[in-house]
Amino acid sequence: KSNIPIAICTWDFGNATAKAWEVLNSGGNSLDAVHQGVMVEEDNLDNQTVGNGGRPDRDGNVTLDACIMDKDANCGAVLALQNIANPISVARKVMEETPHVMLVGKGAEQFAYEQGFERTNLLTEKSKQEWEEWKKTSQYKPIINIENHDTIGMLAIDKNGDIAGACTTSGMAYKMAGRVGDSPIIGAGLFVDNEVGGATATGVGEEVVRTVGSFLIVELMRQGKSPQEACEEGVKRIIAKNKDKQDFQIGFIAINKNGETGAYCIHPGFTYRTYTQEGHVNNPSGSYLE
Ligand code: SD4
Repeated sequence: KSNIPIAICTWDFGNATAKAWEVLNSGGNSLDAVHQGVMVEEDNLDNQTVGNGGRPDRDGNVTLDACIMDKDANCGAVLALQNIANPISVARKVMEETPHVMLVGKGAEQFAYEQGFERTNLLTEKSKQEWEEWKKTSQYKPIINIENHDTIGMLAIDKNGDIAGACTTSGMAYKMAGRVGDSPIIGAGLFVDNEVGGATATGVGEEVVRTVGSFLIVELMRQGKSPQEACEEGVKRIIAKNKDKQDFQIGFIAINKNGETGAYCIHPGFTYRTYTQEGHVNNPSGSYLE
């Protein structure tokens, strides 16, 4: 079990995994590690796909999606949440303080205020200007690895061997108002089963939802596949449903109970971060279309 504790996340977010590691290394649990880890990117104004500073929908509203899941299969999610800078913290409150799993839109925002969160304007000048530029053509055609890069999904195992996960995003840039992707959907954007492992996704959420990607990967690991094999099968399932169309990106990462990791994507360009006792590494992911 030399790989434990461990934190991994989608894309190259060294500060986020370092934060998660700080929590794990000081004896903290995996739930706090993933929560605090992904918050680093929610607060990062330069990350235009997560939290504060995220790109807006086509009407200019920044709407955030996030979910969190713990070792006991407790989970919480917020969907299309506006004006709140840390949706993952609201998702955790949904998990811990309500009888529900998901709160959406105005209801989620109202709940956040009741829990003491502050109203924040999430649309930065940079994201606003880019949106105004986008409106000149209004072409909704996400660019692979660029426009919708940088959703953070994180998985961690603490010193007790317990697994937790979190996922947070502002979703696809210039989406329709009310659109929700995979990221806040338990089973699609994130899934954890403390007996088996965890998985999380990034990329075009519609494709992850219709294959229930993260749940699929965890179930494949339950049946004996390694995290790497399970991620590859998850991507192949999506490819099989899109034989004529592969001009979109999906990336999965997974971890099993022993702290072994895997990742796979459709197009080259996806990487994931690992943080263990050995230090931190940005790992290139293999891809289907290499
Ligand atoms: C979504 N999966 O809303 C997210 C987008 C994403 O990096 O992963 N961006 O569909």
